[in-house]
Amino acid sequence: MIKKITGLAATAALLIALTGCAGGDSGSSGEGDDNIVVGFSQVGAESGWRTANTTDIKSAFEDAGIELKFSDAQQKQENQIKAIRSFIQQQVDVIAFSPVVESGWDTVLKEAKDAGIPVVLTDRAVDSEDESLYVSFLGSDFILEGERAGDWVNTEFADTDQVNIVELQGTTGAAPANDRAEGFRNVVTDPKFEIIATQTGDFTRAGGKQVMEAFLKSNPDIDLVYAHNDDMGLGAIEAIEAAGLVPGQDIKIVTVDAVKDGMQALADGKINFIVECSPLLGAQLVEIVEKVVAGEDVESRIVTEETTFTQEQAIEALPDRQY
Ligand code: GYE
Repeated sequence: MIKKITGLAATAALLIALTGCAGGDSGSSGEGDDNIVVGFSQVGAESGWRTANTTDIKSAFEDAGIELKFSDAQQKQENQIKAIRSFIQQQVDVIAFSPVVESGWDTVLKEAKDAGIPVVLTDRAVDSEDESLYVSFLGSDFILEGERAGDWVNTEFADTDQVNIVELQGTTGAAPANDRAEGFRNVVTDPKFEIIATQTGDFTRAGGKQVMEAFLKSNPDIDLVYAHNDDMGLGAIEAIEAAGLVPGQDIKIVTVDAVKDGMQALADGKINFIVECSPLLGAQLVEIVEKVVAGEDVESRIVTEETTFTQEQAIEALPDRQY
């Protein structure tokens, strides 16, 4: 654990940050990365995206020789607040977390600040007005993702008169749910598009299936599903097939994430378009942590680079897809 950074340690950390060659066996060189302790509070294990994100973060910290105290909040804010308080008590060097919802963090973030422990947000944002409560936010632009989904819808249905859309929202109050809903509505503005039903499926496959079953019962004429992640889209596919309809044809589907199972469904023609959201945040998070510990400035907002996938692009990308 590093309480005070000595000049030597800062130089070592800086060198590590510059060369990226920190290793778990660098202990013999004095105060290296081995002494850094990071507390990380993860949202849960609700989706393929989340599993890939957890694996990537754990292996990036292991590769860098940084001790990671990992805590799974099972999609509950109270668990995350407890984990953060416990990290403060253990006097970790840096706290990183992916906030399950946007609101309600100010108190615990102030506690971390008062204890002198820097906080890094990964993946999801908080709505705190006081931006001094965290040093950096690393993650996607979820509004842009919603807009990309909407852009595809505009093109795909350019020649259709009336389009009935149902929306499977992410976890209520989560940044990606709020922003993907907003981005989509920013661009899908033609009155011929109607969002006839919208409900949360909590970013899970089971949630997506259950909500889609209810949508299908009360709406005989659905043209498009907009699912805020692949897993809910995959759940919707099951519900659509169980209702005797063909996903991707009778009802088109656009999702966000581009995890392997989603990409496979896209390659199979059951999903029609996927907007990528990268879960591979580990290496960048390590870099931020090393800089913060070394007392260097970090960018307050680091946006992940992402793309989109058509069926042809999914077929091409699948063999090399890491997650
Ligand atoms: O899209 C979804 C996961 O916060 C970006 O959370 C993440 C989202 C991701 O459950 O699959």
